[in-house]
Amino acid sequence: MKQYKMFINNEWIESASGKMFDSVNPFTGEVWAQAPMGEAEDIDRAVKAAKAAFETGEWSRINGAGRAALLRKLGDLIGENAEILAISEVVDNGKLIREMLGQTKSLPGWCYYFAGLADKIHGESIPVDIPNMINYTVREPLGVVGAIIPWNSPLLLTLFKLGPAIAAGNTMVIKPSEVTPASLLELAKLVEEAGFPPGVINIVTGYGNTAGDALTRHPDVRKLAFTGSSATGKLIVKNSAEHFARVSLELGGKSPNIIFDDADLSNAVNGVLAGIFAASGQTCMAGSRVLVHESIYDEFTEKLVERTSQIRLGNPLDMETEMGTVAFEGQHNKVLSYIEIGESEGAKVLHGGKRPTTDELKNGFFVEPTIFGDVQNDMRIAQEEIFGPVVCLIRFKDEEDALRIANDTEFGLAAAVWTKDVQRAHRMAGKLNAGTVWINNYRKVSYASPFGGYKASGIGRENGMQAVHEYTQVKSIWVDTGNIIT
Ligand code: TXE
Repeated sequence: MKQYKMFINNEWIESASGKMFDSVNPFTGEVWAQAPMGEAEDIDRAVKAAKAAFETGEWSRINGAGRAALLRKLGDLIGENAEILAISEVVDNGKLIREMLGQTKSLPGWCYYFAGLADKIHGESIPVDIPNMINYTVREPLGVVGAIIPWNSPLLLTLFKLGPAIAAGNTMVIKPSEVTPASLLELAKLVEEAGFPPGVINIVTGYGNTAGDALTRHPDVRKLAFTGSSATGKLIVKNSAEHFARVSLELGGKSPNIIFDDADLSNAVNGVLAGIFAASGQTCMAGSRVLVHESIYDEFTEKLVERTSQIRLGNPLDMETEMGTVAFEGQHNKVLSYIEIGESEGAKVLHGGKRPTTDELKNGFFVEPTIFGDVQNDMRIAQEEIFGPVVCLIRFKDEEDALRIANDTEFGLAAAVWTKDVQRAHRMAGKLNAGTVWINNYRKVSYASPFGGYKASGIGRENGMQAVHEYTQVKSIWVDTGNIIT
């Protein structure tokens, strides 16, 4: 069994209480690692280290080019250690090794992109209407950033925050999910090796209602960056109000994947499969509502069921496996209970719907890839985030009907449109209430393109230059040039 320590002020330490918590491998159902049970005292220690690094430490004297060099070094090390990072995440959350190897190889891109921006964070010169005055702005870092990370994609979702926060000159206290502490502690080893000064990046493991709560309440934390559930997002906003910390929130979704009758059906089926079954449906951007034009509903459904029936479930560490487990027991129960809710609401299970019982799979937190047909958009399975391999098929009549159904949700993270009609594609993109719209593709994300939600899916944007701005504050400077001598 692996025993981890946490990383505060460039030191590897146990929690103040000396307590540890278990991390369970969702494929075997067994404990494979332990991490320190950080609590309020540990958070305070980390925030103090991060504050000292920001205000008076070596970090406070490093310029943009220096920050860029450190980020680039971190990117190189992540690339060199992509396999170790991938495996530690797979064993923690049951995602596929073949997906994670691709993802960890892409992570250096986040470091390099934000390294490239670190020395290009500038203000403006503003022509004010007041005689003899020059006005300009500068963008300054905020200070200590608290990042609270979920279990579905710990490394990627940390890089979404670390890249821009560090490029802009902030320091960080990162709290991984208690479900998946390992991969971020592996990342901390690389932070140390890259040569970041003490206190710049700290990782405190622990539970949400203790360590997480303490981080959101700490008066020296100037910004909270969160990805997770809407319920926790609300708590974070409330706690942040006590000391006016800024927040960026990336919350849930119920994203519509809309298939028109002129779509390339085989591409659309692939997009729907990847949209909902990747990571066993545990992605915020999962295309969990598939809206299909009534004239192709039967043909599309048949193709989708056929392809879904070929998905190979198995050990997530096996390169041949096509769908892994869900991440932990509580999430497993939640997904299975939503399948019962769907059935009781009158939706039809067209494929899956159960926990597999074969010898190979029975100990793991597996759920068969599940397709519900004849779903009405007001059913709970169409309105609430299930966060598992469960897709709802909903018929629509025409463009207007598709838009009405697509936007009839509290969420607004993403949406996709499958059509060959370029005018319709852009009309739809303009009218969908979602932070990301994909046309004839699904799940594309880049460090260069802003990502975030409309409505209850969140506040703020990650990725792109806009993300850097989320980690800076603007100072306006006025200069009196004196009277002009004529
Ligand atoms: O999330 P939590 P949970 C959704 C998904 C899932 C549901 C519940 O629908 O089924 O949320 O998952 C920390 N103060 N998403 O309960 O609790 C926690 O320790 C401060 C969508 O696991 O939000 C972890 O680090 N922090 C999502 C992080 O919040 C607290 C990804 C996320 O856990 C806290 C994950 C508190 N009081 C779940 N309570 C997405 N958008 O991708 C918990 N945390």
